[in-house]
Amino acid sequence: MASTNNAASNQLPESFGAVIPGWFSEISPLWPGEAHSLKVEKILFQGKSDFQNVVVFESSTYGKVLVLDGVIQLTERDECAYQEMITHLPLSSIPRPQRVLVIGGGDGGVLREVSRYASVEKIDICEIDRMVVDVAKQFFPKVAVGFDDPRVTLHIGDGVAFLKAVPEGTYDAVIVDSSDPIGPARDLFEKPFFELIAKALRPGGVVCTQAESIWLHMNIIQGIVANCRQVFKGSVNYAWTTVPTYPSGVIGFMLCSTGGGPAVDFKNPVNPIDAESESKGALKFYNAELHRAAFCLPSFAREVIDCKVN
Ligand code: JFQ
Repeated sequence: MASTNNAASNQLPESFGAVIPGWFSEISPLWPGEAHSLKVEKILFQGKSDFQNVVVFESSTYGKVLVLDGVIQLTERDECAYQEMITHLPLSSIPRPQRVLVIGGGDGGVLREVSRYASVEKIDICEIDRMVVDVAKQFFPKVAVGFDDPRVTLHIGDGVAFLKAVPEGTYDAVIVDSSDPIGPARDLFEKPFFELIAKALRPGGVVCTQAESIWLHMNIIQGIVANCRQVFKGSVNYAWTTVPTYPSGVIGFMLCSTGGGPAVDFKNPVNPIDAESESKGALKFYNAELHRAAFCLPSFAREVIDCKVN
């Protein structure tokens, strides 16, 4: 190894490869001191909606990438992991889901997964930013294909306002496919939002929300868990999986059920997806073993999350 006279210098050794022009680096106060980078082949779209900056680029190794306010939302290569897990963890945990609400999810990937269930009769989606829907349809047709299902109704608007207008007990399942809690999705991590979801669900209904990374956001997760334990009288469980292009390479999900109905055991799926969905193309990521494994937590996380029940 080449030595330097000035061992305490802040100058990086050449071999470190500092962030280079032509690479996208994901920098945010939500993951201070680190930045995952992807090599950019071509910028395909840049726009500013009423809510956020929207960018699509072609990367060298993950296909097309959708970025909102500087944060990766999905890449063609690994989107299957997130969309399949956030959808099938809740929907395979209850028998015959019929009415499903998606909050956020404007790229359509969660819709694509929900539409695998033949029992589902109605799928509402409330996305705040029309530009996300339009951009997904233009650049990510294999994701936005979810909008083609005739059971889907798209509502453009604020998720909190939408839920306020929903009659009590409307849905069997709610999936909250949100961006991070800075920017337009901030309210989707707060207790009043969870209370509205609980009201919109039938007794024994289920919710699955994007719940950040155990490596980076234990404080956020702790807040979500505490709120959910107060609001949801059935089960409250945290699950996680791997998504290489999300910060720290993992992402979590908060799964809860309302009381007063059939008990929900999220760790033991009762409604296997694998067989009935084959006509929609094979699942790439989710399977029954991964479902069960998703609820196994490292000790440091278990101590905080599972301190009481479940
Ligand atoms: C894609 N359908 C939704 N979900 C994206 N830091 C989030 C994107 C930002 C990440 C966390 C997940």
